[in-house]
Amino acid sequence: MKGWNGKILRIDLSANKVTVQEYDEKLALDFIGGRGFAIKILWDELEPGVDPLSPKNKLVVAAGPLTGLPLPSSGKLVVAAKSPLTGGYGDGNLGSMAANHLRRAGYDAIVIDGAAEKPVYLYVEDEKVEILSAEDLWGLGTFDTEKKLKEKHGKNIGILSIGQAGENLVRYAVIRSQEGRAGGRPGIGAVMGSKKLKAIVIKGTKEIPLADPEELRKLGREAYNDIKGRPNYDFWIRQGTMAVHVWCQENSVLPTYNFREGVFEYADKINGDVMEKLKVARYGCPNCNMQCGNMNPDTEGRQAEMDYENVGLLGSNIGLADLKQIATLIWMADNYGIDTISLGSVIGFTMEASEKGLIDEKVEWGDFEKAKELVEKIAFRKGIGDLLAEGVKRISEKIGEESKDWAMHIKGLEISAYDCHYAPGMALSFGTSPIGAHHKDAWVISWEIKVGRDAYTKDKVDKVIEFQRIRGGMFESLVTCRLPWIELGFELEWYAKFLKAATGVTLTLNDLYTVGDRIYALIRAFWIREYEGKWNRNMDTPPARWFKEPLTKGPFAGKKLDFDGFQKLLSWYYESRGWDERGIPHKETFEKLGLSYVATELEKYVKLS
Ligand code: PTT
Ligand code: SF4
Repeated sequence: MKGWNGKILRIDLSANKVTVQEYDEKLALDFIGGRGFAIKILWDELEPGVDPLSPKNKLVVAAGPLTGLPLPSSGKLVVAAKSPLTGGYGDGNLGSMAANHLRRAGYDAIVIDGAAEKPVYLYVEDEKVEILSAEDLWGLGTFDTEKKLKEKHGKNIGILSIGQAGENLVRYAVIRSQEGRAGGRPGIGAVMGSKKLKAIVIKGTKEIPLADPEELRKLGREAYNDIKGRPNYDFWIRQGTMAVHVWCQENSVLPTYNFREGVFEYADKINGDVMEKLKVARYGCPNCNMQCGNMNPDTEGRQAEMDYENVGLLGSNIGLADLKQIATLIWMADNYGIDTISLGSVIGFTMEASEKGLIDEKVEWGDFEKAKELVEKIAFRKGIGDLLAEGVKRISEKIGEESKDWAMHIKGLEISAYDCHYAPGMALSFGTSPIGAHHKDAWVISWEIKVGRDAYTKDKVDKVIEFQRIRGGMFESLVTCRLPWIELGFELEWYAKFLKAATGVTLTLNDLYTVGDRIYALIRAFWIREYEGKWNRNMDTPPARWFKEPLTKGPFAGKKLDFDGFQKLLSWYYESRGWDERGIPHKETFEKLGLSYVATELEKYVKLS
């Protein structure tokens, strides 16, 4: 095999055992890498119904055939496991030197099973693999953890680590890397913590085997130049994902006061232009020439990364109108290793619960000091933090049925930063995202606003599926960053050429989309199996707030989602994917995708149509 290393590193922390698995070409061709490898491994190997925080869950760290090559924005990897937040499939994508080092160490993935008795970290240097004591690191934040590991192993390493939130099993703890990146929203950091695994350190020194190295380098040079010449390049470099903030306010999709509204009265104090003025540095993932990490000072003079999602959820969604204060909350989330999106949603939900008298704690909208206190309590599960560390769905179940309508999650994952009162296509995207309400698979909102927001038409379903194939299928399995394409219009055809030069295998974009469909069907099967067949379309339906409570402010006051219209979109979606009215793939769909063995297993839990 060329392009792929053909090896998966297997670690059993309970048995203190390391093995190397050589996998065959069929796995590579059917699932490509990244998310594809992750779901195949989790489906095949996890005991159904396993407790996500038990040693029997597996943590998968997976790169793809383009990861780490001299190609634009290729320093990314996927982290995945059964999610302790949702009980279904969970993953995240993060930019990290660990991605490049993993591939250069000669592996395409690491699978970690079992749990250590005492805190450990994994050290991988090509063939040398050691499970080392992390007793001196346990209890540290992610910034100090990285610092200490670099002091010990030198700067030329890749690190994935968790902070105190992962150690304390906060259900939305993330994995962090390179002092800037965070990934694994559905609690993949907590899975790492449950294994007493503080960090993974990788140093790779080998060449990645390539089918046509000269062609690949040539394509890489052309591609980097092409990206730099794109019309939107300069603005992107200045504002990155924060560029969308002004647009979200104008279009009334900025999450505000726990997704009650889509406009924030103080939005102009915390938008991309304000961020740009405060910006002190730019940061990015490896191999990227369009680096989008905007570093801003916080209230303590530290630097925090201001991505749109972070500012959307920890700003307007909790009524906070000061960018430095928002930066402080982001810095704390990064240090403790907590997902900023779920965190902002949990705090917003708590503020609303306090306003409505459903909890004793007094937490006012926009109260920065109280928000700081909550972040710390969540990370250490102190006092009310123990409940808040469980995520919005569980908190709502605990405090009472009347909070269910405004518990802003789908499948247990808190919603990322786009209000959907008046965006049915985006609501469908959130509803059908394979990890719960995340925008990564189908960010259709900008297209939807151009074509018309009132329509509940089939073209919206087609767009969601098209994006899911490209973003959730292709990019998550080749494992490179999707932003050159979606933000700068870098053509998708490049990726088929990259893949050919790297692996020698000719796969058209359509072939890659079929792989995406296979991954989607398998992820759906995983959810249904983990829910013991108790599955229905409510799992794909957004919270009642968007259907029942119209916007009261801004240009679209009075707008709300139409329930029947949404259900029509969902039915079309199922039909196009070859799934039945419950959202369960037909037997024939599994067979067409080469997943007959999945259908056979799934029939133990649910009758397939
Ligand atoms: C991603 C999610 C996002 S999506 C953001 S901001 W974004 C939040 N960032 C967090 C953070 O920071 N700190 C923290 N403690 N928690 C955070 N949670 C949130 O996590 C991310 C970039 C971004 S920035 C986006 S959109 C793109 N996402 C990609 C993707 O999913 N796949 C892909 N092939 N390419 C992508 N490119 C872009 O990468 P999750 P990262 Mg992240 C400080 O991980 O779980 O997927 O959640 O990965 O390396 O930080 O890069 O406006
Ligand atoms: Fe990372 Fe941003 Fe570059 Fe993508 S565009 S690789 S997220 S720095």
